[in-house]
Amino acid sequence: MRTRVAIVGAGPAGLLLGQLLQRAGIDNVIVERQSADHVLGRIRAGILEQVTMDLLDEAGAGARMHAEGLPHHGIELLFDGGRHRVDLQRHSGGRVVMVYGQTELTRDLMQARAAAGLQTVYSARDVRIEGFDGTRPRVVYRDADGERRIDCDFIAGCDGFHGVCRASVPAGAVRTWEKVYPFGWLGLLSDTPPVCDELVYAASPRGFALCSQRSPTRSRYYLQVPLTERAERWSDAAFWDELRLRLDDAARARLVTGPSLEKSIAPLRSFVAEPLRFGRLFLAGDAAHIVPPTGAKGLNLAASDVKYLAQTLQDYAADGSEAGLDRYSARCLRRVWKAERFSWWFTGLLHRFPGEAPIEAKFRSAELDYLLGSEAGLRTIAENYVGLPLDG
Ligand code: FAS
Ligand code: PHB
Repeated sequence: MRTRVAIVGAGPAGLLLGQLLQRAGIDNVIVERQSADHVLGRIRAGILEQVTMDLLDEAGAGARMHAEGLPHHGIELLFDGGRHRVDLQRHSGGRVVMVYGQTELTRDLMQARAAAGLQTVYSARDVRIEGFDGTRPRVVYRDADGERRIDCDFIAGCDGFHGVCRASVPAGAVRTWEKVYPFGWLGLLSDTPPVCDELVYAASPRGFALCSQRSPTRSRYYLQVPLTERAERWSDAAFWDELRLRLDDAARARLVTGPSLEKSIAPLRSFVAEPLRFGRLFLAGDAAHIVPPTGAKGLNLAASDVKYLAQTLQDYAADGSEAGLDRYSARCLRRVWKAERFSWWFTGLLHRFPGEAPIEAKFRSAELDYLLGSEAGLRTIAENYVGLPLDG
């Protein structure tokens, strides 16, 4: 089989890239190791920045997001017994975010890809990439009929943190930075109404909690838990009891509990691999970087990488110009590192760290008190949360 761009991974990055390339007339094939149902079964991100919303429209897959997504103009922060609203729209110069689950975004992109008649190989086994240091890269995998090979001009590594693409780069050619946080997030999904019209971030003495949502009848909650915790050790009742202890009276009064549809623990890490380009291989999304989810940046960074990569590959297809190929990595990393910084900072501001000195909590309270009482402080939270402009 031959194609212009072979995309490894059918998560948001791979699917979004496939759509943008197809609309630019660039043929592409996606190779995904899981089944489509498995990909859709993952419960992950919930907040879209304007950049991501615009890209979904550009990909021809934004209609349901506009119909069912929930525009959010602010977030609520709970700390030291108080509730403080950050008016995102006012303090970011008019921008807002959209609550629309990654699962639904992925479903929309899958449907758009199928409607375009593009090929996606699901349940591919033993995927490997070869020849990307030359001009004849290829993706090799196994299906029920044996080994298959896709010859291509470029490989897009959209295969996430545990994927094969970054792992295929010679160790000396890639440098990584990593910070692993000493806690995780226990997430619960339930068909219950949200506790608030907007997201509630709670910096409780018992640990961080987040009240998010997917729709007016479906909520997503998170609790900071020690790394030693296992989701199966948490009954629904235990989750709801602990959540109540971390919220304020207003949220407790509105909390509607119900059976969990999904419960899982996500580890928190900050991770960046540099560069993002290795010859004819380009990394995008979680394959290249990971952020703690506190700032709701993971999915949105994957989207901006893909926007740059789609532009890069279109420029090359148009006139063989390599300038965009050479600039891709630096262009992505400028935005990646600013989002990494915000996610790390926001995580440190709202979480309790095991073994920290008591004075650390006093510093955090003072910082939150300052930020939420200052135009500059509110602006720095708001403009980073809604997403910094591209190439900003
Ligand atoms: P993805 O990991 O989504 O997709 C990569 C795809 O590549 C997967 O389908 C995988 O099966 C496939 N793949 C892997 N290895 C392969 C191989 N060898 N061959 C072929 N295919 C292969 N972000 C937020 O903003 N908010 C959140 O609350 C949030 N929660 C998260 C919870 C968890 C448990 C995780 C892991 C991430 C979370 N994220 C969150 C971040 C998440 O949303 C990512 O940023 C987003 O999925 C990035 O999309 P992709 O880069 O496409 O990577
Ligand atoms: C979510 O809805 O899953 C979500 C929202 C905001 C975050 C992280 C996760 O910061």
